[in-house]
Amino acid sequence: MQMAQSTLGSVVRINESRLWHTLMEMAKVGPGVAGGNNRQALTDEDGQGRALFRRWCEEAGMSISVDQVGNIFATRTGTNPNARAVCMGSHLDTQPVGGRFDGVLGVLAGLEVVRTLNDLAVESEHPIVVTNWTNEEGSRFAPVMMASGVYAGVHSVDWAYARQDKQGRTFGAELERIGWKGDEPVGTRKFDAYVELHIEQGPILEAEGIDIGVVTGGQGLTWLQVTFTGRSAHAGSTPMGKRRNAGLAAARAVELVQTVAMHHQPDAVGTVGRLELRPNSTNSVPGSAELTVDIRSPDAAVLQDMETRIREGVALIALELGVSGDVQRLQHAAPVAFDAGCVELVRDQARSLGYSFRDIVSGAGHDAYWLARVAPTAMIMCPCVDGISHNEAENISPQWAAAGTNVLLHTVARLAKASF
Ligand code: HGY
Ligand code: MN
Ligand code: MN
Repeated sequence: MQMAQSTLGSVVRINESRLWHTLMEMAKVGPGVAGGNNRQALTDEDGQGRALFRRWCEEAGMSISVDQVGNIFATRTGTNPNARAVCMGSHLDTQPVGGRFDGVLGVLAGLEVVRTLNDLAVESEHPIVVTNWTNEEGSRFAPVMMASGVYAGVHSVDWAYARQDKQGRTFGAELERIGWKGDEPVGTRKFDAYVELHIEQGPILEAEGIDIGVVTGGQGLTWLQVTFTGRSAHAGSTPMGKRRNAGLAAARAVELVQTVAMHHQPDAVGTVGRLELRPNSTNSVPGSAELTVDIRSPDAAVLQDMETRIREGVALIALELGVSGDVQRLQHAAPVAFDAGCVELVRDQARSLGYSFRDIVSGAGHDAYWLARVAPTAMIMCPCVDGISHNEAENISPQWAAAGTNVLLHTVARLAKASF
């Protein structure tokens, strides 16, 4: 990738207040109860957010295409229609108790880059695409990064369509219901490069007073579903020694995940985010318990060891308590390294724009994990307040958002051979 850098380029900046206003307008769609968002994948609120994004992109002169799993591609034409597009994107869906910026910043920063190029009447040789990837969060329909995974060939379209939420509604039916099931065959559109801006969702950049995270890669993740089956019984008349208590097994499994993660410090993390007891009644000994496990590490061997220890630990807990224990793997994404050339380009832009920057490995998963399999990919991170995310209190400053978006603008301008 040869990129010319003109003198104009050194002064071009995005419109910070317009970006912030756009972020705040999107935040009004699917509000939470404490200032954040609840705009879960394929809900009516997700549909409303998509419609708003589409309107903004059309107002910016972009053409819209939607693929079979609802991924939205907004295209700004280039001077060479045969050149492969340069893509920016992330996700508009949120956690059930989510923030206003996780994913959303990356999508709307891409829109702001296009708006800025429009303001300056700057053309680019390559087309530029801004993408909203369907169901990155994976909290309503597991797994995470689902539709970017279909795009990258990790999952099939039919497999995605069959995923169910807790109420038994399928991804395919919900995508159709909200009117966002497109007809573009998934994965047919190829990119020359992909760049994603995302909030760090961790404490490092803010603590070190750094403006820009140059993301060299991301840690691997595995999700497990653990089910204990005992026997529900009367809480009053069943002696302690006669119980087959699935709830007690689940409690020990929560402790097991913590112990396994602490065994692999400083990098590994382990979380039990969901725990359901049945019959979930005060005066009944739980007959069954289902919990989800999220384990992550930048080291593939450590991730595998954690899964092995959890599987062995569940079997021991089940034996000790006279219940059955079952472990199913829900998903796995190996640790990922981003394209060295694109990463260096991000570093160069941060430097030439005068921002402080440092290399960082992503703790959270992102659509870029899967894009890295099919196109040269890089990520840019901005700090977030106290490193808090997946929490309505998630917050960033307009300046942090602008800095990340300026680096995105100049990185994409180089990759797309824009005329500045
Ligand atoms: O789980 C993740 O890392 C992402 O936030 N979906
Ligand atoms: Mn995200
Ligand atoms: Mn997230």
